[in-house]
Amino acid sequence: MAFDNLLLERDGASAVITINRPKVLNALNTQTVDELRRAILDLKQDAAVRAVILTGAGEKSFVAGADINELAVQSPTGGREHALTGQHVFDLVENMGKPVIAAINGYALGGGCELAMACTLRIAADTAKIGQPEIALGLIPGYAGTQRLPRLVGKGRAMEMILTGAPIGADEAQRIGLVNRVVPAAQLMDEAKKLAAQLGASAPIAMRYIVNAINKGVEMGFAEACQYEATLFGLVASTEDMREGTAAFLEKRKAAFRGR
Ligand code: CO8
Repeated sequence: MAFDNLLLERDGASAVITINRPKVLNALNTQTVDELRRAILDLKQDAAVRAVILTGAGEKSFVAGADINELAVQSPTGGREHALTGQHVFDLVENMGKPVIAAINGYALGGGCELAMACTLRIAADTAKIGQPEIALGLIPGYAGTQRLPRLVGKGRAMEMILTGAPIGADEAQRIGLVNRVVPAAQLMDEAKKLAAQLGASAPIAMRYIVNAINKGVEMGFAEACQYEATLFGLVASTEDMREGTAAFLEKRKAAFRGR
């Protein structure tokens, strides 16, 4: 699969997608969002890939937002379509059924923060700067930032970040739950790869159901979400991996999960 603005590398059970427009700090134009859609769909159906890392090219930026050259000339209907298309692609990231780790190697601003939030987990370099600066452009977030940010960090903090537009550093992002871990910049990819390998060795169907139960469950009422969890629990009980995992525990050996 050929891309102009992405690099896609497979490494054992992991794949790394690198947004590759370093001259514009990896800003997301329409073509890049579409390439991301194709890459995610490709990796979703590749059974050999069990975890994905998403990062940005260069040392300065994860993604510095949507491409402002495109935003500057958008029409009302075009702007709406762009927002909906991006939201759809970010939904694919969130619900691809395999863990997607954002390795935030610098600026994650606007659409970059929104993309990181659509990932399953976030590891930030200690140099990262994360925020939703759209207000400074007379805009609002359009790739679901007004919805994912309050779900991750609470309404009050989301209001403050989006209304002021001021980015926060990696330590503050970890303190408020916006990123899971902070590591020295030089160790970012090693840490992300270690985590991807750890997750990739787990039972893939159970992992898919966990992501699904949490993503769908937070949108439901508690009782309905518990019913949903119980249904997925019943389904996972039908897998070979469940039999293997429980047998391996009882036989005091390491489980070998096959995704069946
Ligand atoms: N779009 C286009 N070009 C960009 C962007 C961007 N988002 N960010 C940086 N660039 C370009 C710069 O214009 C510059 O280009 P050139 O070399 O030709 O002048 C190059 O990248 C390097 O950037 P800087 O020289 O500005 O680098 P600095 O280190 O001085 O500053 C910053 C880095 C602070 C990250 C700065 O570049 C900046 O503020 N960038 C814009 C950040 C921003 O506002 N992002 C939010 C955009 S809006 C958005 O994401 C909305 C998402 C929802 C959209 C839904 C519908 C489409």
